[in-house]
Amino acid sequence: MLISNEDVIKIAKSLEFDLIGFAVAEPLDEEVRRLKTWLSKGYNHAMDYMERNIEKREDVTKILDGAKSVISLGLNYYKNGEYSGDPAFGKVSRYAWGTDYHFVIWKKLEEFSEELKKLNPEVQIASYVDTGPVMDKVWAVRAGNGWLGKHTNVISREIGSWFFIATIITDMEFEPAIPQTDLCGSCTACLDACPTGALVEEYVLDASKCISNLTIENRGEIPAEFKGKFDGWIFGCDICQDVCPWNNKFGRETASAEFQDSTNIELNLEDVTQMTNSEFRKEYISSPINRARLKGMKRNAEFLRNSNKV
Ligand code: B12
Ligand code: SF4
Ligand code: SF4
Repeated sequence: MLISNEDVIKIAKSLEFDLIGFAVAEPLDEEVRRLKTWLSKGYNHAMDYMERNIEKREDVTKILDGAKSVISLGLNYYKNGEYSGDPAFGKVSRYAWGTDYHFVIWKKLEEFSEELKKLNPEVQIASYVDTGPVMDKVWAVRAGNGWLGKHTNVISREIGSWFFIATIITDMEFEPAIPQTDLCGSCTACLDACPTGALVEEYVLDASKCISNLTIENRGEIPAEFKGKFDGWIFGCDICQDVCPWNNKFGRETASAEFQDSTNIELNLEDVTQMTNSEFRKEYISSPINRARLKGMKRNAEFLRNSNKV
């Protein structure tokens, strides 16, 4: 049986996704050319995994034989909250205040797949959020869910940029969306506000300078050149999104119960440096903070404490 756009939209709504769009599963020639330029300049820093599976990132039929469409989903995680400004604490970026979104979205994607198979048991599906060899942002843009902002996050006219992206590759055909217009215009607020100069050009981020990468993905030391430039961030960074005028205009509170928790909005630096492995596991096993590991969090806390001593 054929599955229509409306059938899929209904499933997405029942699973409380905020955005849904459809794209044709074509090769990503231009975007992968840009990805290769990005890699050749070393802008992936130590994220070696970005160099792997380029052929899959370029062509989703290498992931799912016979793929015809890509469904892009968005889940709003915005929750209002204030940092204390106390230098004894490190700020955690908004996406990591509560439960790890991977767990939340993987569960939804499993249900999504079950619902699609109820409509047509023959349908072939491969679903990803963040971790697969799939260019989530490119598909969100192609599927009409937003435009790529100069800060390199996708911005939606409905909810700003505070949303996670999930990508479903399928052998079903759908009516594709018309991509949204880039509304960045002459604005450069994100480039001007980035304290480490990580937005090296409009739409281009050098991860070796980005606080998000340096505090989460990075396994090495934080270079001394960034001392005093971290603006109190211990895990991730939201500056370029906080200053974006479209987030002020379109951003709205998440309806997802899973993202209501703000337990980890900021962390006491002294507590982090004293934490044991078992305490860390107990505290952060279901949080995105687990990704940085205890060693990384201790490094980040020490770096901030030393920065504060200028
Ligand atoms: C690697 C990665 C990172 C790296 C690199 C970030 C980056 N800009 O790529 C680091 C660790 C720094 C990072 C940080 C963050 N990340 Co991240 N990350 C990813 C990941 C795994 C891959 C992204 C990727 O392919 N990068 C490769 C480069 C080449 O891509 P790009 O920057 O988009 O490059 C494009 C532009 O440069 C463009 N381009 C170049 N020149 C020009 C010129 C013009 C005119 C135009 C229009 C475009 C253009 O072409 C390139 C290819 O399309 C995705 C998940 C996934 N599987 O896709 C999540 C993802 C992008 N991250 C996400 C999030 C939430 C974050 C953070 C907000 C977390 C935080 N608060 O700390 C920050 C945001 C930092 C920032 N300003 O982007 C979300 C973004 C959601 C959204 N609404 O866009 C994603 C999609 C995860 C998810 N599934 O929800 N991340
Ligand atoms: S996340 Fe922070 S460090 Fe990275 S580009 Fe945005 S403002 Fe700069
Ligand atoms: S701050 Fe301005 S330039 Fe940057 S993404 Fe937002 S609108 Fe675009």
